[in-house]
Amino acid sequence: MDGWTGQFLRVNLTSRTFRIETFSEEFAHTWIGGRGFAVKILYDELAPGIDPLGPDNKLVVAVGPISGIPAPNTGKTIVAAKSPATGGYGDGNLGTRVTDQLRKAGYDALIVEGRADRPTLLSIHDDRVEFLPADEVWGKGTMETNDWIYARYGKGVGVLNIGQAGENMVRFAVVRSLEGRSGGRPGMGAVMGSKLLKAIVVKGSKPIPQAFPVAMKELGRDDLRTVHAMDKEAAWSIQGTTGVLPWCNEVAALPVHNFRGTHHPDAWKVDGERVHAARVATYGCPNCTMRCGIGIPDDEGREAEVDYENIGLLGPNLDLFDLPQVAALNYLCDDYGLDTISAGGVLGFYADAIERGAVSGDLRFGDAAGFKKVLGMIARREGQIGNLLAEGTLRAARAFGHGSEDYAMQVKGLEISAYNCKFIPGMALAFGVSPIGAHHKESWIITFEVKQTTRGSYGRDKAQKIVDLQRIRGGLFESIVTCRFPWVELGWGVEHYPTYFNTITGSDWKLEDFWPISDRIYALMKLFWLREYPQTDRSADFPPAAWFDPANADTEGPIAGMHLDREQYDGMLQHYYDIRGYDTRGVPTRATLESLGLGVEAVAAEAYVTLR
Ligand code: PTT
Ligand code: SF4
Repeated sequence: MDGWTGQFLRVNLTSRTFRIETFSEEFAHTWIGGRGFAVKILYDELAPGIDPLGPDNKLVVAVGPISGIPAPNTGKTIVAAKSPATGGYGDGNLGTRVTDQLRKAGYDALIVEGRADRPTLLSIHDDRVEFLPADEVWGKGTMETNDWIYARYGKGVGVLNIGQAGENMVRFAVVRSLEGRSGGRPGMGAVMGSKLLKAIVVKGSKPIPQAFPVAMKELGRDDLRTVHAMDKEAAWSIQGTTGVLPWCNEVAALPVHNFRGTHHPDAWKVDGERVHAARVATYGCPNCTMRCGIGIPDDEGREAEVDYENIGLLGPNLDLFDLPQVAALNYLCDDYGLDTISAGGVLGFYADAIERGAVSGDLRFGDAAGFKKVLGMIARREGQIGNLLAEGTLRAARAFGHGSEDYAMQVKGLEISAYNCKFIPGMALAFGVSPIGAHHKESWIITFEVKQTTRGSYGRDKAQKIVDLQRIRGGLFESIVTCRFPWVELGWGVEHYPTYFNTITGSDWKLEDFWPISDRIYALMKLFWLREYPQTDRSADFPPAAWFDPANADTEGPIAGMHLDREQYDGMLQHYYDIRGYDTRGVPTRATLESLGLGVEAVAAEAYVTLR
């Protein structure tokens, strides 16, 4: 089957067995790959209500038809499972050599089941699968684990691994790869840890099946050169994602002091210019000429890979404006294998809860040493507070009480990325309706919203834009599985991707042929959620109360006195449901599901929600 290997590798850690399974061309054309494969597999195979941290959960590592081919920025892989953070479907997208190695080994997805009886390294070399002891690195951080793996396998293999946070099942532990990348914000690292799976090493030696390999090679080579030239011209990767910080500060969208503030006079101290000036290393995912990862020294001289999200949440959100101190928290997150966004959200929430008297403690905003200490306690689940904060802001807020849930900055149990939406209704809705919790990856409407429309409006146009962006970002890019940055940051046309797809698979698809597939993927992620939370109502699609609270409005600056309006937000949410073909509770209608080819799922769904 051109474009797909046509095979999944299914591994069971309990029985230490594996088998190779095939899938049909129809399956491939229905779900494409990556997130599409992952959500279909997890929806079909996981019984509702299973413990995400128990042996019944499954970890899916999936690539797509574009992954790993010689075209711009294709070194990405999806890691997915039932999320320990949200209880719904969860996934992340990370740059790793696993991408091309998994395809060369002959698989489009790896499905990991069960639970090992001791710390394990899963080694996959083509058709050879080994369950090797990893006791030596159990309890170690991801940096030391990386070195240990390199020493045994060399640098040509693909690697996924976890640190202490994953081992200790911190609900926002990520999976790390050797290229300094991290993925799986909704706790994919914790799922690995729950299975005692310390690392996965993949090596392959077969060709990636392609319909027109020569044409693809020429096309990919030319396009890599063009994207490289565009990047040089735009100078985007000089600051990479950190370049967005001054803009967020200027338009009052920066998280400051647990999202209480939206801008700060000292923000320039941690902006992209300062980051670039401090640069000691550059990182990139495989097959990428944009290389957006920037390494800077932390306050102990260790090298930390920073991004805008990492700095926003671990810097201004904690009232920290000293770059090496912020880098130190970033380094620790990487080494423990904690998601930087959720870690910054949890630390900010804890300091805020102390400040407001909801809980006693001595952590203060601006206290870099205190934040480092608490981060370690979280990764080790040390003491009552480390153990509680390891559960994430929502669960911690429920334990603290005293109304603290109102300023727990999360949606569906996942902490909000570094965009403060006190007065950015569309981006607030994008967080609200993201099926994996408050991640900006699904729809980054903020620039469109602030630059091009009336910022404070709640119109149907914004709901439509969110759906359009979800189709491209969360549907197209996450199923063909390639980095979206050439398109987002350089304006590399999205129409290039069907061309790659057709050249690889021998199909004749147009861009619009991908939209029903994107919609099908979103509908199934929604059904996964509804199956877990059948009593759900619209409230699960609302951002935290703090953004609606007049008392929380800025007292000065560009959005002084402004806040979100609950009724108007609700109206915009209804527009979103209408466009998606969901009913007033946010449940996809039977007609919608049937039109997406989900008739079987629609019938099954009737057992837990009433479809109209
Ligand atoms: C992503 C999330 C992001 S999104 C960032 S910074 W970003 C944080 N990075 C972390 C980190 O670093 N260390 C750490 N311990 N935790 C971290 N958590 C946070 O994780 C990522 C890039 C970035 S950098 C972004 S936006 C784009 N994301 C893409 C995406 O989602 N899909 C896609 N097709 N292409 C993308 N391209 C860009 O990739 P999650 P990465 Mg990560 C140190 O996975 O779970 O989605 O969380 O993947 O390889 O590191 O590249 O301003
Ligand atoms: Fe990785 Fe950045 Fe390149 Fe995307 S642009 S593939 S995130 S290095």
